[in-house]
Amino acid sequence: MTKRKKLSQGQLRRVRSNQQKRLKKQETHQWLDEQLGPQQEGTIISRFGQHADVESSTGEVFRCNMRRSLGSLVTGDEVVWRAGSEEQSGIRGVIEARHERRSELTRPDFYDGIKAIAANIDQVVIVSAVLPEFSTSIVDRYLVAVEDVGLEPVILLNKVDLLDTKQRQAIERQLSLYQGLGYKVVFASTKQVEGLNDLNQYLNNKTSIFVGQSGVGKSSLVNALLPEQSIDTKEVSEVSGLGQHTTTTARLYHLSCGGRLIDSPGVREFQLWHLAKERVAWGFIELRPWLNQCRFRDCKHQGDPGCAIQEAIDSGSVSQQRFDSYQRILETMEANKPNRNIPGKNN
Ligand SMILES: Nc1nc2c(ncn2[C@@H]2O[C@H](COP(=O)(O)OP(=O)(O)OP(=O)(O)O)[C@@H](O)[C@H]2O)c(=O)[nH]1
Ligand SMILES: [Mg+2]
Ligand SMILES: [Zn+2]
Repeated sequence: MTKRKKLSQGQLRRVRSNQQKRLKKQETHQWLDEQLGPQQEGTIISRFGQHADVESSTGEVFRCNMRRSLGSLVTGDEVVWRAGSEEQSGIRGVIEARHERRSELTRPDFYDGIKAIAANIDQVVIVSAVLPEFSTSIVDRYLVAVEDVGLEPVILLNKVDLLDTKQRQAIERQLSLYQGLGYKVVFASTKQVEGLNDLNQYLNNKTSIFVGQSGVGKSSLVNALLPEQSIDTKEVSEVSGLGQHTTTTARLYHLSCGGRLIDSPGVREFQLWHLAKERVAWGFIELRPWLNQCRFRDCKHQGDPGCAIQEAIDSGSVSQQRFDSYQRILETMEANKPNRNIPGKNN
């Protein structure tokens, strides 16, 4: 009797990846070259596995296949594509090339290395809420990631209708720290339409992305800003207190004010282990003037003599809360880093 050996995780991944490759090959060869129209410019508004929705220059959306040589393709990418002579199983064209990205928001993925979330954006709206639980440490993580790629952050606290006066004051105090650092802070509610005017002003004529935990109300905010859309939303689970990962792929929408807005799927934990420690410190903007000012080059900023950062905390230039948050990020980075080299960009 021959015993069938169970495939290891690595073998399984290779089998799946080969299957995907075969599928991709079949799919990108649906049309002969003469059955494809001229090359046109387009924007990726959403990406689904081997397909992507491309918006043409006239605003029509075409679901397309992707040429194998394309590499990573995400919402916001500008592409060159060609329409097929006729629709084939819902597919209407082929994406042939991607233009250079002017910016991208990235996150590390445990298996795939650094992944782009969206491209060609100006601004990242970090959405949080009191349900699921509000935490400044999540805000800090996102701020570091946004500062790292040189984008403009906006901090949005949604669901303020759930707060009584005392709770609201407490959160306003916490967020005034960020306003003091020069960050834009918006208080919003999709139930009371609070803060949507402020938000609209910030979104005007820019390409922005909503990021944040599942269930904070990113898609509900898009629905509130664009009532003609009816994007799926789902209540936060009463059992776990967490969002239910309702949005599964990022999608770009056009705002009436002229801006563009990308709704993205909530992530359970936003990791930063792809960044060097120095880069994390740089992401805390108030630490920047004090970096490399400590007496010892390898200063851990934990009671070391001549520590410039400790002095900055003592003099009130840096808040203890943000510094503690910085230290916590370093600790969790070490604990969560995969035990191998991080591959490059891959999507
Ligand atoms: N009370 C209150 N509830 C809100 C508000 N905005 C959204 N919600 C509710 O929060 C829940 C989650 O909203 P979603 O819009 O699905 O959240 P999301 O951030 O898009 O979640 P994912 O797609 O899973 O990342 C829904 O039940 C919404 O009705 C608000 O301003 N106040
Ligand atoms: Mg959503
Ligand atoms: Zn120091």
